[in-house]
Amino acid sequence: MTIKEYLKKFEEGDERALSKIITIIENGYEESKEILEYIGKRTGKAYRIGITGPQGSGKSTLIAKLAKRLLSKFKEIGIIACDPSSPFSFGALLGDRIRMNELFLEKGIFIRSMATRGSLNGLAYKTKEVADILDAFGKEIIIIETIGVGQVEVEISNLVDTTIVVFVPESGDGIQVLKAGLTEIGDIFVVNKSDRIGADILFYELKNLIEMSYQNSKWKPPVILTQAVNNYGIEELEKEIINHYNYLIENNLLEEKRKKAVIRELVNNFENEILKILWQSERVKKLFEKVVEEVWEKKITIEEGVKKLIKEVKYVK
Ligand SMILES: Nc1nc2c(ncn2[C@@H]2O[C@H](COP(=O)(O)OP(=O)(O)O)[C@@H](O)[C@H]2O)c(=O)[nH]1
Ligand SMILES: [Mg+2]
Repeated sequence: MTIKEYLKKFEEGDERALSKIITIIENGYEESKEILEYIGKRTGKAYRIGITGPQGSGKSTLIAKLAKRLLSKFKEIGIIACDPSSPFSFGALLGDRIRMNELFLEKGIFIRSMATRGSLNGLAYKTKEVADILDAFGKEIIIIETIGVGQVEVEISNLVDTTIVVFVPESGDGIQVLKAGLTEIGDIFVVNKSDRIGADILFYELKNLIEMSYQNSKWKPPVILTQAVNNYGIEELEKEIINHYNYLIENNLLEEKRKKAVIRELVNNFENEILKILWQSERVKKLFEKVVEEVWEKKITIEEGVKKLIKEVKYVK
């Protein structure tokens, strides 16, 4: 089939065409450009939710239960599970699939696992593009699961409208949590596995920390106790997601947030492209080698070398 034919099937709501198109984008095939052009004009309708937190904290289980609830209000839900396993180890991937298994049979739910392959931000390469594809396909809600790996999961909050940060009693004390920078990105905080010892302590510590850090902010992120396996607290989680959505809408923040994300993406891509163009230039490459030698022989300083290189930039086409 040609790309045009795939896109036609995609438009008709064919999930196999959807899968195929995601695969093409993930692999960065030649046809990607045509697809992204098509997709790019059709996004913006879906509401995007990100769930981040340590591996094993129950994110997939939470999503499975949440998606089931959301199905009573929305017909079309897309789930992207970013997974740390390399494409060669399907162990963890299978784990997610099994936990979300009960969802596979639900009409309107589409689940895609993506390998993060050692990326630093806990997101898989092309996660944003895949979310856009699901959006264009007609999914009303898109949930993205990522592993919280430290400071860097800030990225997820740039991709979604509502960010949920999951902790478990094993996450350690609240002070450590604050240090990890996670409290800055969450719109909603969840203490899952609240059937375990230490959940209450973590819950109150977290609540205090969040109240302090968000004193001057209009949105006060709620902290919720859940037990994903027992389906406990999911209703409250759903309620808080809707609250946050309403807050964004009522304060005209949804558009603003999304526009900021567009600007960020544009800046990133622009800068990357510029660097690529510069390093592809034979003139720059030659001059660079020369400058290295001159700096090495202490004929010029690093700063002088940089100035020489900058002068060359205007000749780059
Ligand atoms: N005790 C307890 N176990 C849970 C709870 N939620 C999830 N789990 C278990 O924790 C393990 C990891 O869950 P998973 O959803 O795969 O975590 P993820 O890596 O964050 O996606 C699984 O064995 C779940 O059954 C909970 O509320 N309490
Ligand atoms: Mg998972």
